[in-house]
Amino acid sequence: RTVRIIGAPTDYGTNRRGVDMGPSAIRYAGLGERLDESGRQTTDVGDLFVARTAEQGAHPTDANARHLDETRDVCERIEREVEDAIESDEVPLLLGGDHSVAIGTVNGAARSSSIGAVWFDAHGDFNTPSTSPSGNVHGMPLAALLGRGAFEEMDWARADGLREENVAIVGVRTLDEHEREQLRESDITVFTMSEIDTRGLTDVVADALATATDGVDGFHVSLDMDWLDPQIAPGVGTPVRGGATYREAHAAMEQVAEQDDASLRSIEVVEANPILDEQNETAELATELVTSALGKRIY
Ligand code: DIR
Ligand code: MN
Ligand code: MN
Ligand code: MN
Repeated sequence: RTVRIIGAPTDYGTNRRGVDMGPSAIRYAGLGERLDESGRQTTDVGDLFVARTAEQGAHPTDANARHLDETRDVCERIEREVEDAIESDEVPLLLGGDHSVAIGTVNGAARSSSIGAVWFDAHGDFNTPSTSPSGNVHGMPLAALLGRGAFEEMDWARADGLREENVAIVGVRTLDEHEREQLRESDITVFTMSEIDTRGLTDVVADALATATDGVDGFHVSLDMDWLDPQIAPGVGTPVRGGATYREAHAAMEQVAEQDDASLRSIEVVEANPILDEQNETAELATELVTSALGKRIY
């Protein structure tokens, strides 16, 4: 299937500026050419429209969830484009932007079918407006997709085709207090970095993929670049030491590629911030990893 590259240049979900330049940085790193070289057909629809509000530089801090209206607008555009790609039998590849974009991608992917998700992230992304210490929506997308914020301001974000039983988070190494409680009460499968240390990456990712594909039509991959160790991916807004190595990350993406081709419903790579980066190395790594996940082989 052809890969449809979709840019979502938004930073409304975080208080660090610059992640809205992620799609440019990833394209500059040669995403389209690399995918073409690997034998994948691609089509790049460019960037979706993201409104620039006058107060964006200020990002008001009084609300429990900042820029919800703008985030919703961006996510609805993403949802429509992702759904259209899937209806055209293409694989949508969403370039963030901060991780709030996942609300759009997963809603688009879960529109016409049931899906699971593997979430590669240092964080749990399981805050709601009432538990979030930061007010940043990029720390909330999983909770919102699963309807946890439904009684707050985020009912619109729920994806009916996604169930907690089919969600696995891989590589977690920091959680907020109430976020941890909420995750423990949920049916999400959480694989921490220490589990990767003791069991090995490939065993853990095999379990995560089994969770995400059990009894559903397809699965989504969400790759937050802060999943990786900041030594190899410094260009992220919320780096946490002790992340996945270069080889672990490639191995994980190759396991994604080994799944039945028709079952990969959608993929996104988020949080690459060229302003915080060194010589665009985080965007280059994002490009490499996505190309691996979409089937690049050297032999
Ligand atoms: C933090 C950071 N838990 C928050 N979350 C991030 O703001 O809710 N997720 N960076 O990727
Ligand atoms: Mn995240
Ligand atoms: Mn993260
Ligand atoms: Mn929806």
